[in-house]
Amino acid sequence: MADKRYHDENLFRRYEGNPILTPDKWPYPVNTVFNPAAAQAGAQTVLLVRVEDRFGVSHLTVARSKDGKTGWAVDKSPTLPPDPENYPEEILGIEDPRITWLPELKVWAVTYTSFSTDGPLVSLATTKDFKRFRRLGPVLRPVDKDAALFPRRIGGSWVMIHRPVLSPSQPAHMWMSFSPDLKHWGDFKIFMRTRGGNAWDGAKLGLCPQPLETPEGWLILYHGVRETCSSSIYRVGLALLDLKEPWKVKRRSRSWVLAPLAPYEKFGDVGDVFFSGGWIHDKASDELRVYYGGADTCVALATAGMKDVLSYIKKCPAG
Ligand code: BMA
Repeated sequence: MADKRYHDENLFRRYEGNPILTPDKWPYPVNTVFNPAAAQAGAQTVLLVRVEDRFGVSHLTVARSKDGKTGWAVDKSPTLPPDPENYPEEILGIEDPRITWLPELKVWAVTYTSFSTDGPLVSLATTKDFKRFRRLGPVLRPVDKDAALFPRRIGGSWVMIHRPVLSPSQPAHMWMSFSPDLKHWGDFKIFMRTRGGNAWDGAKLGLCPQPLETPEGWLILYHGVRETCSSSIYRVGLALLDLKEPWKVKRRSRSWVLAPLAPYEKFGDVGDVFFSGGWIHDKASDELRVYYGGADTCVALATAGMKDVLSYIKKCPAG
């Protein structure tokens, strides 16, 4: 059942049980729980949730559910805490993960933001079970974040989408980079730019979850930021990338598809933030489940039929 009070263009529906995870019900004391990555691991939906402690440092903790909506079992202590002794770039915390299954290596790749004293950067770890993680360390230098891998090599290379900030006065576009071994990245290219001015994605862009392969192309969800005199509004839109040359944007939604409207998206530690890092396409029911952080405080869920999402994006203008 959908919560009909808040909707954007009727494409996505907010889950009636939102928010699904909140700091007050966490098994240990925390400030906020938000911006999860998501994976379907066998019969379980796994969320890797960003948890901010009561000092202000974030770590990642796993929540598991059979139906991806109810009965969440949360690890009793941090699943992946920062490890600044061995990885000094994690000193100020680790944040905003994304998860991609890599069939070639039979591992889940977890990209996340390490908050170093010199700004945020992209780190990579792998896991087979969401209990033990193998860190590959930092893969892109500061200032960079919002990274996720494509699930397979394209043209012989691993491919990653990410969002560097080259200078605070410049708009922040989305880039794509390539690697022979997941550790060394290059051939950087900008593939999707901010739209400037008062556009909803005028000031900054960033990938949401990992790209999803569909017969029409790689489907991506991305957040756009509009700066106003009182806040930064985080909304999300869709784009479709070419399957063989993913740096070619075939379609891009002119408007957002989800924006902060519900109270748990408008009010919290950082208001007016709809920020997603995880989605799952349930092929049996065709349901696309988008997990997201509301106002940097809670975890919520929105769903759509994949068929409807693809027919929507195919009608959008060329990117
Ligand atoms: C971004 C990221 C997100 C956060 C958002 C809104 O820069 O740091 O983690 O949700 O800002 O505060």
